[in-house]
Amino acid sequence: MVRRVARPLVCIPTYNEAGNILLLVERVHEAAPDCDVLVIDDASPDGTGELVRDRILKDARLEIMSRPAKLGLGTAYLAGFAYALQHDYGSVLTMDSDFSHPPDRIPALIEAVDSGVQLSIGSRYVPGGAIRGWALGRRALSASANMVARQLLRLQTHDCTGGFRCYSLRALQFLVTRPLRSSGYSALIELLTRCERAGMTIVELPITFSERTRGRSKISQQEIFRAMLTVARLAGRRS
Ligand SMILES: Nc1nc2c(ncn2[C@@H]2O[C@H](COP(=O)(O)OP(=O)(O)O)[C@@H](O)[C@H]2O)c(=O)[nH]1
Ligand SMILES: [Mg+2]
Repeated sequence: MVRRVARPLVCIPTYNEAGNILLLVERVHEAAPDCDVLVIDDASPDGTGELVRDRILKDARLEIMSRPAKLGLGTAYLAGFAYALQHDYGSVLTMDSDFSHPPDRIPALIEAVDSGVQLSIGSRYVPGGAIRGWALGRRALSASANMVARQLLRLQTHDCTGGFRCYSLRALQFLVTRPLRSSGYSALIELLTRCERAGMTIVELPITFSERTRGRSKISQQEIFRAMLTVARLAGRRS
């Protein structure tokens, strides 16, 4: 991979995303040609990692971090942050690999950080934001998780559970100083809570979130339960 100082790094965690990942990398490069992409793959049994490794031979803007087992979304993000700092990137944009997060919104999220915001968030829950393809049950689950997190943790952000974000260098340097309590999806709430409590400037930009059309969601009852525990734990702490 060609390393460019202070460029953004797009970090995409994957677990069994063979049907999505190469197409997504293409779309990301189209939307943001200046960005390198790091795929953080947890030994996906469907061969996602092999597909990416083959593509790297032809794509200098693509890299992979291959982890030995399914270690969770939270540790994948932190590993991506550490990689970005080690390789002198200026910011990190995180997104899911299932096309739920529209690549054409990447430039706006990066521009917000370039203009001095410490964290920008692609948000479903601000005016102009929307969700496509979710059944009522999933909508209700997400809306109530956000409402509870906002109330209990006194968060200002409306979309606390989305993973389409751009972290500034300052946010990255701050977040890697301490391991996360949560290894899975609830890491998104923990990362946000830490940024808000540190007084960082945060902006939410509207996005249309679309349910995946290929592959399956990895969210489980256990993840939902863990997220509830994370919120309770964070509510009992000050920092
Ligand atoms: N590296 C890694 N990626 C994961 C893990 N769990 C989920 N992902 C990825 O995280 C993103 C969000 O997961 P997804 O299943 O779409 O969750 P949902 O959108 O909440 O249903 C996708 O890109 C997944 O492939 C994990 O344990 N490790
Ligand atoms: Mg998804």
